[in-house]
Amino acid sequence: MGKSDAERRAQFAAEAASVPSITKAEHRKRSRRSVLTGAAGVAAGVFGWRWIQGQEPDNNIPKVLRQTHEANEELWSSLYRPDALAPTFDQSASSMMRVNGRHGIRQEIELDQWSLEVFNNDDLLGTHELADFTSLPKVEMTVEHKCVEGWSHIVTWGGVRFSDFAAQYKDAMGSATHVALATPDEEFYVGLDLDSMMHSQTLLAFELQQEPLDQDHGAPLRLVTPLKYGTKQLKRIGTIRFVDSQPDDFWYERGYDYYAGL
Ligand SMILES: Nc1nc2c(c(=O)[nH]1)N[C@H]1C(S)=C(S)[C@@H](COP(=O)(O)O)O[C@H]1N2
Ligand SMILES: [Mo]
Repeated sequence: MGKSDAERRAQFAAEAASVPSITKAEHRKRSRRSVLTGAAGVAAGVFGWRWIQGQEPDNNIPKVLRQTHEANEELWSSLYRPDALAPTFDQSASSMMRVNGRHGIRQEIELDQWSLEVFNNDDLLGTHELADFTSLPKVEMTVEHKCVEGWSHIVTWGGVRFSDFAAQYKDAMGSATHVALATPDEEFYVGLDLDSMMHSQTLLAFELQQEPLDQDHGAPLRLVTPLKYGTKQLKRIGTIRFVDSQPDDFWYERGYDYYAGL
C-alpha cells in the first residue's frame, strides 16, 4: 500500500519545488500545515499511545490518527487541484517551435483519410473525423511547451478542450481513471490520468501559431497539456482509450517519470 509519511513529505517537498503556479506564500502556508501535522504527532507521542487508543474510533482507526491522515491527504491532493493553471502569455510572445520527436509520425499520411477511434478498454465507442473537433468551441492559448531535454518554447495552440470532446462519452467512459492515446500505427503511446485530461488547458489541438498543424507537428490532431512535459503531448492521435488502470507509456518505459508534471 501507501508510502510512509516521511516519503510522502519528501516527495511533497520535491514536487512543490517544481510546481510554478502555486505562490511561495501558499507553499509556506502548506509547509506550515505539514509542520503542524508533525507537531500533532509529537504531541500524541507525549500523551502516549493509550490516549490515542482511547479516542473514538472512526472506521476502526483512532480518530486522531484518521484526522492526521486526512490532513495529509488534503495537503497532497491540493497540489493537483484541477483549477491550478499553467501560466499563459500574450500571443505576441509566441513563435513557431522546432520539430522534436518523430515516433509514429515518420511517414506522411493522407489527412483526409485520417480518423480517430475512441474506445472504452477494447470496446469501440465511436469514430471521428476532424470536423467532429473543429465544430466544438474553439480555444486558443499561448503557453510554454517544455521538453525534458531542457528546452522550452512559447507557442500558441488552437483546438478544443478534451473535456468538451469527452462530454459525449461521459456515461460510456464508465469507471475510467486514465486515458491512453496512441498514434495510428501505435508506435508512440502515452497514458495520462483522467484528471489531467479533463483539465481546462488540456486540448486536442489542430492549430499551431494560428495555422493548421503540419505533419511534423502532429497533423491533423495532437494532445496539448501545458501542465506536463512534452513527452506526454502526443502528435497525430489515432486512438483515445478510456481505461481503469495506468496505461503503457513510451517514455515512462524508457525511464522518465510517469506523471511528467510541471
Ligand atoms: N507522435 C509523437 N508525438 C510526440 C513525440 C514523438 O516522438 N512522437 N515527442 C514528444 C516530445 S518529447 C515533444 S518535446 C513534443 C515536441 O513537439 P514538436 O515536435 O511539435 O515541437 O512532441 C511530443 N509528442
Ligand atoms: Mo520532449
